[in-house]
Amino acid sequence: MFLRIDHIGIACNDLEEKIALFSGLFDLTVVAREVNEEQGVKEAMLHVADGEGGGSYIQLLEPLSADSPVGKFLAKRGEGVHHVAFGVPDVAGAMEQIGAKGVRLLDERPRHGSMGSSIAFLHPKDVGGMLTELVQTARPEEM
Ligand code: V0V
Ligand code: CO
Repeated sequence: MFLRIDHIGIACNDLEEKIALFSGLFDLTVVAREVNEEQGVKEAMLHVADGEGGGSYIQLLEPLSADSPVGKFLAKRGEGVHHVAFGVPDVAGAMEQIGAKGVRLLDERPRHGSMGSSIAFLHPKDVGGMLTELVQTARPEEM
């Protein structure tokens, strides 16, 4: 079902500060920066390695508002790992397959994700407490 871990999402109060921390500690390079209004985040992707069907990344997330998913998470739990994202060949197919097992889908249909990807989230309470994202990487002509 999964090709690789696409990214680990980290909730941050200050994006620039955490970019400096992660790139300094681990020699990672920022390959994309984006504001995603629908998800309520300002984010940066730091490339870790290449895997099957695409890269793997650390995704640093700063909330656009206190009542966004990442804003609420920061207030409740503080900075740290927010979600794990798996690369899939077909996000709609994976949603259907996993939804059929009784896992609550947080999205009715795929949404726009970073670097032109299509994404969908699974409820953390149905995945052992781990907020889980499915990612279908953009084809080059869609980026
Ligand atoms: C909340 N909970 C979590 C969690 N967030 N558990 C693990 N990891 C997280 N990140 C727990 C929370 O402690 C509660 O448990 C329970 O789930 C319900 O949480 P809540 O605070 O009552 O509810 P909300 O309103 O904060 O909603 C939580 C969910 C929401 C997960 C439903 O954050 C959501 O829809 N997330 C999906 C979208 C998202 O996260 N977007 C930002 C990343 P207790 O306390 O009742 O036991 S955007 C992104 O990754 C992009 C763009 C990309 O990759 O391209
Ligand atoms: Co993500």
